[in-house]
Amino acid sequence: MIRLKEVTLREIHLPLVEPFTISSGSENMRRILLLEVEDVDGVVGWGECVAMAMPNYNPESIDTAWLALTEWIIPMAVGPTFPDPGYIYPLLQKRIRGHEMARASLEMATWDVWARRKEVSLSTILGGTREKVGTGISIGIQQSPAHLVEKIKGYTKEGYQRIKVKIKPGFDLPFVKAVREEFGPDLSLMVDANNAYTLDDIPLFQELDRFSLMMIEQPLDCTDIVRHATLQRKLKTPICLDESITKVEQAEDMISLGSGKIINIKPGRVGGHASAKAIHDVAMSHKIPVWCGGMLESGIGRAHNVALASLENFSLPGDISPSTRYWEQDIVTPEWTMDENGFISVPVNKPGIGVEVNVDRIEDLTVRRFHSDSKQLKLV
Ligand code: OSB
Ligand code: MG
Repeated sequence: MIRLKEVTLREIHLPLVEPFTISSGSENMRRILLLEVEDVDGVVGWGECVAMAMPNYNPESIDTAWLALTEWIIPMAVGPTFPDPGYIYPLLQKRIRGHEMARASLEMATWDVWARRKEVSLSTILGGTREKVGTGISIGIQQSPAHLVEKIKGYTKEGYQRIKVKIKPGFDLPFVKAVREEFGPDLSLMVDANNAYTLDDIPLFQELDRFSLMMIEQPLDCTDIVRHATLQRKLKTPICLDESITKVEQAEDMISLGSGKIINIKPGRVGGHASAKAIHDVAMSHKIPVWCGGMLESGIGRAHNVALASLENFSLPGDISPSTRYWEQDIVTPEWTMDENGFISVPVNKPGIGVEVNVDRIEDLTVRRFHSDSKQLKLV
């Protein structure tokens, strides 16, 4: 059984070492919400809300998540007794529509508490089977194909197992062509469009189909399942869905309609670890490989991603880069590192998320704070 006593929510500001650009916008300073959750026995767990500053990836933002957490989610989750954290997703799902990233942050922090209570790693409690997870890099849109090629030269030396290039109209074919010409057919290469195209762009995708990409991630609208099936029928290259999958039912729809052949699972996007695991399981039963996506997380969110990626069907490298790819200094000890073969070790022998949270540094970076005492039991 688990019962939460209090939650401290903080917003911190952490500058990225370089700006990150996707088809719909750019980020250079990450606003991050961190949840510190304590149960009635004083066991503490940590979670991170992965919403961006603007609602340009999904409909959530840091400010909508702050509202959802402080007004509805934290008051619902603090107080009741649950048999285990798997009960949080259905509880919140019953009363809240959307706000997956806000819901996930609370749910995931509670899994950390649960694992610490059992004195096992988060990976172990989630059913992980890997001791190291393969890492790829996601590269934001660059100003020219030559710039992109230069960046990739450095990243391949660091050991990354695959390269993901962000694309948008006008920044697509010439970039992919330049990369293939420079690195040849053996480079594991994929693209991510973050919804920037429509079915009018089928001729473009048929051109891209000639470049032996591992996959094309989320080419069409962020809620679409049906049109992706039309596009997939016209392509050899597997489509991978990211934004379109926010719950297990959509993964089932994708599989039955043939809207893609791979799923990017981000625990934040789908409402937390229980939902992520359900999607993982359904995909595995249909022989659909999955990989763990990223949202430019701090070391806390990264720890959750590493634990999730240790599950069996996470058979493709994830967007789980080491801390130095994002931050001058991370907020956990040790920082996340990658070996020369592109693997990150899963801290399977440490309790919970497996890294120490640098609370003093977090305090220094905090720009606003909320404590559950003021809202506790409001809606229960
Ligand atoms: O679509 O996967 C995406 C970052 C922000 C928003 C959306 C996406 C991404 C990434 C970054 O690709 C992956 C990472 O955290 O390294
Ligand atoms: Mg994506």
